[in-house]
Amino acid sequence: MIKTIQTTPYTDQKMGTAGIRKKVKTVLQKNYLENFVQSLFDTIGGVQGKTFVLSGDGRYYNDIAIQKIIKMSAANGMKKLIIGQNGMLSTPASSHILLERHADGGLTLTASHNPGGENGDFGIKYATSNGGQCSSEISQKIYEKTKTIKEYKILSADDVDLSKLGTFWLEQMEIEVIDPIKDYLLMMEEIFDFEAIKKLFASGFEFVFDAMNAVTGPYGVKIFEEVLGAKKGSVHQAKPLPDFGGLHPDPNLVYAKHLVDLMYSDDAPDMAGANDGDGDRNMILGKKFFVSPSDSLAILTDNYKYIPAYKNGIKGVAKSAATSTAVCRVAEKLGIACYEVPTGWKNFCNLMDSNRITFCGEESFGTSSSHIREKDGIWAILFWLNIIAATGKSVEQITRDFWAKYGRTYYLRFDFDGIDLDVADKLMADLESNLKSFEGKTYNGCKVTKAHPFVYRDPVDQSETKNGLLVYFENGARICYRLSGTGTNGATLRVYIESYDKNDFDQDPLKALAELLKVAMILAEIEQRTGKNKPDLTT
Ligand code: G16
Repeated sequence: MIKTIQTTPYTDQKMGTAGIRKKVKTVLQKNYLENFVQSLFDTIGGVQGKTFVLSGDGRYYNDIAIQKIIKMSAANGMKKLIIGQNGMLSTPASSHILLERHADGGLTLTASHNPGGENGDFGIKYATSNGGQCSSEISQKIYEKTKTIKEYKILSADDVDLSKLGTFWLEQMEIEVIDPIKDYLLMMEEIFDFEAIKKLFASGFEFVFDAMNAVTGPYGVKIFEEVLGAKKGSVHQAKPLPDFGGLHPDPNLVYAKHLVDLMYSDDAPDMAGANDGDGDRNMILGKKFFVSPSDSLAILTDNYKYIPAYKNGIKGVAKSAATSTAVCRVAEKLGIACYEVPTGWKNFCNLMDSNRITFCGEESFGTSSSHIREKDGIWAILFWLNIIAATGKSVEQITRDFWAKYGRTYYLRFDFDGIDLDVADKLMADLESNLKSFEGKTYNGCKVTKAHPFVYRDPVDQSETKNGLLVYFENGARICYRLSGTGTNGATLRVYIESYDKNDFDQDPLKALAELLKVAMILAEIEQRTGKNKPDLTT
């Protein structure tokens, strides 16, 4: 029986980068989830007769939320839901299924790299029929709808058993429970040289994949251990847990410190990779060696010819404005276009749909290609393994060869967390008004050449987006400021800093960027406004 439930609006359901991301406690409020889902359905003209992909990363509250969404979908006339077994699909696998099955949309229940558990975060990412994150315009419309919603529809029915593969019916709605890994694995086999990677592992190459107790654990076991022959036990923290075993599932130098410690110890394997909560982010490490995500994008691009799917040539590349300019130098050498877009994967999608780019990436440990419309953690690790298999070089050697060819871009991101929202907004607004006055002046020995907000005009739909503030210095150094769109605890000010060196590749990035960090703090008056005299997190 379909029930229409009266409800009252919440005012805080503004969508972040591509969906809603909130503290679990917030989402547990009465009708909170239902309000958001019904608002989304209503905003997109209803879901009558539509097919959606629905799944998540297995975090706390996903099991309950998914059953609610199934029943709301049925009550709203959805034709079909495609769901990963036990409600699990990584974000890249979900994007792939969405495209492969020509579905109308996708809901991935995840707060991505944010922590899980009762005191952690919950989220919903909404993807449209192109397989990628919905536009800011749709997000805004959904938000407007959440402010006026009066009722939602839900089916009164028993929970659906998502542990069995196959097709089931809930009243008029078809539910297909699929193997979450099978189709994704087939796609990876088509892209990469699996035979070469098998030989690499057979030769004794030691590898660790850290799934951070999140969704890609079973993908890793299947792909790296069972299919490619990495040693059993190569996949660490392989079982997805609702609270990620207490980990903050963000694969970076801080939150994956256990892996970094292993890789800098004498027992380090030849290579390690890690993924985040929903499997779209990646970190790459060699023996006592870390590859910065910006470098990783540039290195993959420079080595595209080793990968069967790309060996006949690639189109352009794209990076977010906050990402280092390393990949631009590669694009220039290859004679292909390099687009600089605002942060948020959706900004790459038009470029991929219009065949302008093949690879894209972001400093926030996201790299991918046009095989899907999301970033893809396992794809990036397979890419590195394929290069190693083809060249016989180590992670460090591949990176050093790259620096020798193009110079090294020293790059770090400094985060100032938990800032009062108004203070953060004012800091950015005032900084923007002051930008022009910095030009031509020298701060701590660093001369500003130009400073302006980053404004992007999408070459396909001509839409204009403003995202972040850029300050350029002599000798190719740069500072970018922006506020995070994915935090759930006040505002996070992100300060991205890079400098470029053609000859000296062995500096400690923290030292290489120390003066610029001081300048960044002076220009934005960070200490005066936030009380913080140093960043909370450096990655
Ligand atoms: C999301 C988007 C990414 C974007 C990131 C930005 O990542 O998918 O494209 O780079 O947010 O995060 P912030 O605004 O905090 O810097 P994810 O992995 O959370 O989906």
